Amino acid sequence: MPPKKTMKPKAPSAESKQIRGGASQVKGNGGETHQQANPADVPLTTNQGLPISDNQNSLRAGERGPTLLEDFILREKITHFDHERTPERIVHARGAGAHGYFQPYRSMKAVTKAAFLSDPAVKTPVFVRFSTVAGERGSPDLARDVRGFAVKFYTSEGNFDLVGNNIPVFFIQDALKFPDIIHSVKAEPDRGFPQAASAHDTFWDFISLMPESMHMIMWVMSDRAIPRSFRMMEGFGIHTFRLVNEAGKTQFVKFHWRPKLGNSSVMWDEAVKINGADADFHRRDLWEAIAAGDFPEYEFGLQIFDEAMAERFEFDVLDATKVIPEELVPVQMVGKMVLDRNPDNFFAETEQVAFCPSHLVPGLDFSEDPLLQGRLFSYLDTQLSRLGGPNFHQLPINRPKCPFHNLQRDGIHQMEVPTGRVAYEPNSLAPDAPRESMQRGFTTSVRPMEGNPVRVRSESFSDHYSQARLFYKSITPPEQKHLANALIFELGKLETEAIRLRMLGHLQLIDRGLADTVIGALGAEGKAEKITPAKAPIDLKPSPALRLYGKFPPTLAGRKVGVLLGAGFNARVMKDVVSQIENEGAKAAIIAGKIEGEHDAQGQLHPAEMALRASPSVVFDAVVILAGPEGDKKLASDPNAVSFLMDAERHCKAVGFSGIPALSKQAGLAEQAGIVDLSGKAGVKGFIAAARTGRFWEREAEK
Ligand code: HDE
Repeated sequence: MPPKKTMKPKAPSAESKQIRGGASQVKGNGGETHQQANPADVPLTTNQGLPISDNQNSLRAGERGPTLLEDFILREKITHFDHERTPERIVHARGAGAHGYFQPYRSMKAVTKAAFLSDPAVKTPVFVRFSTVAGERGSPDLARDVRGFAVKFYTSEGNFDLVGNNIPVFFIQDALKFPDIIHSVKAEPDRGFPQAASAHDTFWDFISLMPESMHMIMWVMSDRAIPRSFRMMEGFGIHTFRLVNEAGKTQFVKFHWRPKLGNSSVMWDEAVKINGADADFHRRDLWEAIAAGDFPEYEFGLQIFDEAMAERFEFDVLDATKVIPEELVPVQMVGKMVLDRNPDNFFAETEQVAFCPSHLVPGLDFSEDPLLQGRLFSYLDTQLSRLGGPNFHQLPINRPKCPFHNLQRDGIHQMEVPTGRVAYEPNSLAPDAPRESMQRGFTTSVRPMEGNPVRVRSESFSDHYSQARLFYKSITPPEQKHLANALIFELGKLETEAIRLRMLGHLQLIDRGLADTVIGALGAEGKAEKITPAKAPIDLKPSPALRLYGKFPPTLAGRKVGVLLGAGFNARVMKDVVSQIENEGAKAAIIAGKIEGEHDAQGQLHPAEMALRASPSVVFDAVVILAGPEGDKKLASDPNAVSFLMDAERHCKAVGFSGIPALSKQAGLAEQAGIVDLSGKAGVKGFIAAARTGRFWEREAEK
């Protein structure tokens, strides 16, 4: 096409002019100029180090002509961009990471020779990645899902990866079923939805045909699957592992993480709303806490038992669908992990970190759990395609922090330049080359093996309902209610009735009361499929340690209280409430109709951190609302303020208020537990006590 000679070229093409040691002046495409500070006079370069003179315009044949292939700067930049994403993890795609350290309380040498557990003076660096399982990388944080809790310990004897979850059991017993369970929960392959959700036919179809998943189903339908924060959830290694001491004595072990801030979860209605208000709620929460110096801490616990004891349990310790109740084997707290540094770069660290359960250190060993055995293969394999080759251990986040040397060479993305002629062993040409070491090396524990190669599920794995029942019987009434509601929601969304009825049959085997509640709500009386269990369930002694609520002492530490201000509020009360919240180790977020802030009764403006429209009460653990008569009237006519209060009430949170009769009336606020008039007898102290309690379940609507 000939150039339109008659038309004046559009806005002059932008040009950037370096002003040495100061700033560069950039002309925008509209002709406007911007100053860019560049005090260190750092030139922008290509990946080959060539300084770039113009980062605004590609090389073109004339001002309005086509772009030239010759523009190697454009091609390099676009090519790099095109390859910026690595394939996302097939499971646990969405995550958040943090650096920190682990420190044992005392030496555990009597039971394990693991160096990182031997000396209370030694801090072992760690990198942790929390994640959801089912959703894609861009899915919302508050999906009903298991949370990954993976810890990489950079020990002095190599990396130990404890790749666990926030739920102590798993869906399946054998690794061969993993692709099936994951395919069933992921978006259905023909339509590509739903995203990050288990409430669909394929998931429940598979589950209803897989009775071994019933115990896990109880957990994922419970509030454990919608945690309030990564900082407020437990972690579990799930499988039975082995501890090995210097003398070669082995014992079984299960690993636990206990958050210092205690357990907290949100309600389903909150989860749904948080996903809309802040899809990064968990990731932001972790990041902000660490940035503020409020470092998350977890205690590390071991449940240690020997083979003789394992024989006496009613279930098989190699079966990952079973817990060992803490009432049978107490959890000993042996150390703490502190997360004290945010990643510098999300991609380089959180995305590229490669966990492998096969990364083990001397003093630990695997068990024959068939799920764990499959994982020993899977993770290394997945890193090859996700990180593009066998040298992923050279990436900074994956490199051991102790020296490592071997004779492996080459491979795609090799980042080392190994020297010398010798890349084999044994050799006599390189006396300094690394050699095997009987003394320091990893040795597999002594465990006799025999038997024919068979494809069978051990008889000792066949009780699928007793621990599901144990879980349901052990949790608190509000947890039971939420669990039933979750089942009603999930099964209510199914399109295929036969799947729903099959699941109801399983529920009848778990607990009659639970089954009746769900059946009643779904209107499926008399329709549940009759399921004959492989092994009839038995009643086990309830285990209060399985509870989410009441397991940890009440605390407001680490929580966030939203303080909503209406015009004419009492500044003295506001300051008092904020300082008492902060004394608890919690954060007060000031909210006002306008982000600029709100005026107190004296007419003084107090700045706000958040605008009401952008901060519904679901993102807080407790709320306070303060206003004068004029502000109260305004708030009462603002639907955002009304739903702020209504939701806080509905979600059973502590509410502190002063001067809001009109808003309270509009929101239908009644005198109830946890609703505290700050100018009344209980005052600010009463509110703080209520906020520490957390939720007032007695207020939960009977539905
Ligand atoms: Fe995983 N799992 N998994 N898993 N898993 C992965 O590895 C797999 C299982 C867990 O933050 C993948 O690097 C198989 C149990 C976490 O990077 C993959 C089986 C538990 C993470 C994989 C299981 C977990 C993963 C995908 C059955 C709790 C995230 C990307 C035998 C104890 C780690 C990757 C991170 C990630 C396979 C079962 C936890 C595909 C085959 C049980 C926390 O390798």
